[in-house]
Amino acid sequence: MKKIAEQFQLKSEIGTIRPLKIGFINDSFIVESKDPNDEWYFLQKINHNIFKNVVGLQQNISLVTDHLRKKLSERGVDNLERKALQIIPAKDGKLFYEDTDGNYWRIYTHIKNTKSYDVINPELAYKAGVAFGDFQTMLSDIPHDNLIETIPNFHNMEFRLEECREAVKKNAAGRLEKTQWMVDEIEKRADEMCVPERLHREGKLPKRVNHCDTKVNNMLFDDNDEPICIVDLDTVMPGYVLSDFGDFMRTAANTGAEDDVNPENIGVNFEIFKAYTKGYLEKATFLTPSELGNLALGVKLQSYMQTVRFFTDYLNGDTYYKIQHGEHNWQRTIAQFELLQNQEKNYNWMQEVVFEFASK
Ligand code: GN1
Ligand code: MG
Repeated sequence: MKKIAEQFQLKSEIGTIRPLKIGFINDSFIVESKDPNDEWYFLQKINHNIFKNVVGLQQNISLVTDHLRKKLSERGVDNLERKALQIIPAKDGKLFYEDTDGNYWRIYTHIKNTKSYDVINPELAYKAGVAFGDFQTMLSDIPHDNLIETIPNFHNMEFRLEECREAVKKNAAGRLEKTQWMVDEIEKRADEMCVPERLHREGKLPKRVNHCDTKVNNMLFDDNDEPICIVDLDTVMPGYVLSDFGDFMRTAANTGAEDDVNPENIGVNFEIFKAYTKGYLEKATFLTPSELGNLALGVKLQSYMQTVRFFTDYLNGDTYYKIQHGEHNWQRTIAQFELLQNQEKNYNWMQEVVFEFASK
């Protein structure tokens, strides 16, 4: 691992390198410095099966982080190195390093003294809403054409359904028989969940630069619980704002875990929902009436999309997400479906909350 880290333009002498268990996609490591006061680094092996265009991926992240730094410095914000991710180029100047086995690696400066949460309280949710709303606002004038879709059709529900139907047809892992009921539940909702794609085609719902992975744990907080930096920028790309709103609610406003085995634990966390909506809408003042009117749908949509994606991976024999045991993708599917049903029951309430804070 040291050999890999040495391929980058690091300022510090390399000390201990330790793996970090975060995310379902890339492999991550902390590179400590010999002298603990020097800069540390965050090393990642990029999942090249998923991010096929690594050059484009790194170029996206570089454009986005440069843009954020520019915006922040125009506002007079200090400690910029803590507020936006900083890619460290390899010794040959590239934004990644390809090793002799064909693996792709990248390094960021590590932002010390920060933490992320899997479970948060309303106060933090409010701050997170402000921070994600601000993030979208800062990126609203980045030239679109310069950004690629790092995973084509990433949050396109029509495409995700096609993938799922393909997996059902193939039944590669022979898991369809006992899960047929899930196919039926998915198909029942397919029309409603493709509404954003249709609205977009009709010119009624714009695409903007989104984070596309606004899981609650992709925000770093400092020791005083102030949001410092939004991380995991692999999927920043054009999309619907309802996706980002929805994905935060899917992960933060759930009284249970993403893969909770106990359905009793799962439900909408109303206080978190309200607090995040309040914070988000204070900042995201650029939203059109159609975007506002579809935020609550976005919440259902993200839980639905995740149900479909986990289920598709389960049917395919677990080829996409990292899993901890053989039935993990099924467990995740059921838990996300349970959350979806709870959100369906509370859909009118969610709409009211959105309109209440939008009118303020
Ligand atoms: C993956 O990066 P990570 O592991 O937090 C996935 C997201 C899913 C999420 C489900 C590139 O995110 O889209 O919502 O798992 N990222 C990719 O928890 O597929
Ligand atoms: Mg990610």
